[in-house]
Amino acid sequence: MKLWKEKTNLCFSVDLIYSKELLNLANIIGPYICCLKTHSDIVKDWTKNTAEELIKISKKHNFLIFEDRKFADIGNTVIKQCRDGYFSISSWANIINAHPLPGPGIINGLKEAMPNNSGLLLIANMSSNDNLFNQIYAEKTLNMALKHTDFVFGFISQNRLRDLSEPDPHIIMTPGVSLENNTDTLGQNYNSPNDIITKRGCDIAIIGRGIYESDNPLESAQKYRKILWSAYEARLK
Ligand code: S5P
Repeated sequence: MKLWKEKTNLCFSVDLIYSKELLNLANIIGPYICCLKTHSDIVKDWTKNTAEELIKISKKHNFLIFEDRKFADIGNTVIKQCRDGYFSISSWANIINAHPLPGPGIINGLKEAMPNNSGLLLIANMSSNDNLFNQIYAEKTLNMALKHTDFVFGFISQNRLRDLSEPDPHIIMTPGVSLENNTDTLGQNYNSPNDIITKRGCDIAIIGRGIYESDNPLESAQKYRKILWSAYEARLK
């Protein structure tokens, strides 16, 4: 896995609204990331071709594609949302995510829709202000994941769900990471890359505006990659 081979625990959230810009930045930042996170439904001109080009870029730079669709419905519906419809997510994404709120049917449905070798992240909590998540919900999310270890490989979470001293097969991917800001104007909260890796025990940082809105996205991605990987190595020691 690139995480270890090329020493990067950075996931770039390429939240741009035109295919050309998205593909262009994915290609520039690609060498420095282990994963590219998309929101295909925000892209005004998304076509099958966008997905095909994205796959080519992901293979060239050896990163995984994570569609941040945040599924949240019954199993029978998420199968169709994931496999059919305009975006045919299961035909191009390696990783998807879901809210465990509806119960384990959502995991079974998505497993049916996605190809072998793909993986699901359960959302244990979120980075936004005054959200409705709590400790009990996170514990129940962990328990649900433990019953589906062939498909659920980790969590979207602001912190590790188990004690750092315990062995943990799950990857924690964490959004709300910035070197510049603590908040945005719509309730997003940011922590520093160092804090999420060393203090909160997370593994991979998801960074959007900190990279694509910076004056120099390439330099920003390189900077985040370096800080995140050093923090990760220090923690694992
Ligand atoms: O709790 C969450 C979960 C997610 S996946 N908080 C988030 O911000 N996200 C996503 O991460 C969000 O949808 C966006 O795509 C990205 C964060 O973007 P940034 O620009 O704030 O870094």
